Amino acid sequence: MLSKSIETALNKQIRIEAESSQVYLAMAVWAEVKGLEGISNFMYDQSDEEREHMLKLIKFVNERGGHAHISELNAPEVTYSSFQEMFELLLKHEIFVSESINELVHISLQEKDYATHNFLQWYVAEQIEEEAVARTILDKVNMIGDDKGGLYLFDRDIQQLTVNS
Ligand code: OFO
Repeated sequence: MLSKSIETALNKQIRIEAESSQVYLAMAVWAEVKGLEGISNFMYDQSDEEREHMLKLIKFVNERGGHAHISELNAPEVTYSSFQEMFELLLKHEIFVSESINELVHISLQEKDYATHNFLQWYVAEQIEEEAVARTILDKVNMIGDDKGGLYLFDRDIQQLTVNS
């Protein structure tokens, strides 16, 4: 059985994962409108993954006698000044999510809730991977800068870059 404080903390994370899904959906749409299909598909996939992260938390809360809370969401930014800025936001967002997961891990230890602690290890590993992918992409995008040809090639290759993520 989940304690009230763990249930509240997990519900906060459910909202963060739902908002993450929206953040990447907005990026997918923006890239699609700009005609960069590879980047757009990558972002649609990221958005789906975040929804999976959310669902996994929902199931866990409900299975442990809690009640997953489906709340209203903050609207994400929907336009960006450049692809560089968009990928900077992606990395920044993943760092924010990692901090939130770390805080959850901390609370679960404080409360001696080892089942939740164990469950959260999947998220800890996932965040290491997601931050690494975001950093790799941002490094490449920074190298490309304003080079249109470079961006075109990157759009073609982004799926391969992240195929193991
Ligand atoms: Fe990429 O955030 Fe979920 O865990």
